[in-house]
Order: sequence, then structure tokens, then C-alpha cells
Amino acid sequence: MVLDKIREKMEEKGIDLLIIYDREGCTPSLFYVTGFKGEDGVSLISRDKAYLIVDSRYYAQARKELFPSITMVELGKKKTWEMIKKILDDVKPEKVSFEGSRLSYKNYEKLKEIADGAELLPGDELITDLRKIKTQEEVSKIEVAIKVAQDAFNEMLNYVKVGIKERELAAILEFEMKKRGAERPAFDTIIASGWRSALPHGKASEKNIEEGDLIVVDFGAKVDGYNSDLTRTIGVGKVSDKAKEVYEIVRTAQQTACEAARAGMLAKELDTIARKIIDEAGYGENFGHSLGHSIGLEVHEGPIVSASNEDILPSGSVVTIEPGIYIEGEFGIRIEDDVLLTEKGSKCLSSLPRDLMIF
Ligand SMILES: [Mn+2]
Repeated sequence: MVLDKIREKMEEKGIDLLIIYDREGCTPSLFYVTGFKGEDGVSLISRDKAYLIVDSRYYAQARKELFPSITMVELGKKKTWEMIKKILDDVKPEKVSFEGSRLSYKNYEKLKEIADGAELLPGDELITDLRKIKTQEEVSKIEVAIKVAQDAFNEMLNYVKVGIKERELAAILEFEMKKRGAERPAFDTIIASGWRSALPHGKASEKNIEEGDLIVVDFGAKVDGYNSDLTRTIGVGKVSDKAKEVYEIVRTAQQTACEAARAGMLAKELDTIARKIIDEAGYGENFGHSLGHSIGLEVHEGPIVSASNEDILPSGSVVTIEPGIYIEGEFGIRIEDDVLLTEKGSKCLSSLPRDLMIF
């Protein structure tokens, strides 16, 4: 199915061969196109054939995981580029495409060397355009990744108290996600308390949770290849009135954007809905990042929901909606949910309460 769609796009653009070159998991497109979950492999897609080259570490795994339309090529004692050349000599392409944002310069030079004069052109969009629109099966996998993360978060809340370290809370959260089936956290868990909560990407540190702290918890699980990405801000003890006030602004902005989101909007229109509320409350300067991004095989993928992105949000995309207000030296607040966009509107896939929880 994916392969058919890629070939349609290849034909439109006159591309005879597409190379997906993965080293140490640098491109999730390899899994998307071939079904292979290993971290090293090269796929070559021509108009009528599709190959995956793997070395002996992965023969058994690839045999199990590969989609039936992909032929496994055992590398044996050959070098990867020798094998790629062999297939190139057989296909004799005039135009060869590759992922320009993934193939290293060094490997691009190697490709040029063996391409025998074929035109080389980056073609990331051959795959990323498809990845923007999630199938029902992909949405279900994201929903599982969300459930695992939410259940683990709820368990972690039992440990929130003055004196515990941010890093200890992060470890509990990550352990609880793995216990529930996560391959790993979707990214390094952000637990940022007190003054650190004003750092939008404050990874969990050695800081202890203190009386009166707000804690930004930004976390996600990777399950069966797919990621979730959620944020809640919680309080400990006597939280200041100012913090509570600002919390309500973020909450209103976030909820309004979640409810208004739908496919067919420009990405920047959605960003504006939340940004306007924060601007009008006088905190525009304190919301420096984009409203959100798409999730799927990667935690950050396109389309990005930013003030400058004029792309249309397609039906079937799953985006995060995560406005925040950060006041340096004082505190920060962010709330993030994962939302499926359809023509009819939005469906919030995550379901943690948005009320400020105080422990
Ligand atoms: Mn996010």
C-alpha cells in the first residue's frame, strides 16, 4: 500500500529509483516503507522491484518483519555500497532520489561515485507527504502510546512530594512506561520544577522538588514504533496566586485551540488561535515556541503547527497542541495534548485532566 503510493509519486516526478539509507536508526522511513525494525539497512525501491539490504545480524529479524512486497538481500561478505552498485547496474536509473535530510554528505559522495551519471535529487517528500496522513492502524498505535504514557503518569503522581529529585520522578515515570509496554521513552523526560519550569526544555535534573513549586512534566512513550507526547504542569504545596492565574490563561488557550482544530485549516491559523489568547492576556513575549507539531514514527514531524507555516493541516494528521507561558526566574506552565484532525473537527486522543493538580 505505502509502496504503491510511493511509486505513484516516483512516476509523477520521473524518479526511477529511491534509496532509503538507515544507519543506527537515523531514518524511521525504512520501517515505514519495509516493515523492518532493525537499525541498519538500505532499501532500494525501483518502479517494479523493492529490496532491503541487511547484514547477517539482521537476516532472521528481516525475514520475520519485512512486508511481502520487499525482497531481502543478504549482504554476506560484500560491502554495502558494492551491493547498492550491483542493484543500480541492474536497474540503470536515470533519476535517483534519496532522503536529503538523512543521507550524510559522505554517503552522498559515495552514491555520486557509483551512480554512473544518473541525476541525483533529494526526495524526502516522497515519504514524508505520506507520513503526514495517518492510517486508522497508525492512529490506533498512537492511542496505545498515549495510554501507556498516561497510565504511567498517573502512577508517578503517587510519588510527587517535597524533597524528591526531578530525576527520580523521571525514572519512576520511565520505568512505569516500560512496565506497560513502552520500548522506551519517546524522548528524555522533561521534569522541570520551580525556577527550572521556566526552561521550556528543562530535562530532569538533580534539583529537589520544593514547597510551592510548579512542575512541568513533558513525557511520552514509544510503543511499536509510534510516539506519544504529553505535558502537564502540576503544583506542590502553596502555589502562588500569580501562578494559578497564569495557569488559567494557558489552559484556556490550550483548550480553545484543541476544540477549534480541524483538518483544512492552515497550520498558522491554529497557532494563532492559542497565541491570540496569550497575547491578549499580556504574556505574548513569554510564549516563544510554536503551538505544536505532528507526531507518529517520530516525536517531531511535519506539519509543524507554527505561526509561519502556511501549509494546510491534512485530514488524518495527529498534532500536539502545547502552548506555554514562561517567566524567567519564577515559573513556567505548559499543557499539551495529542489531537487527531479530520474534516469534521478534532478528536483529542489524550485524556488527562486539565485542572491544576496540587500535591
Ligand atoms: Mn511536544
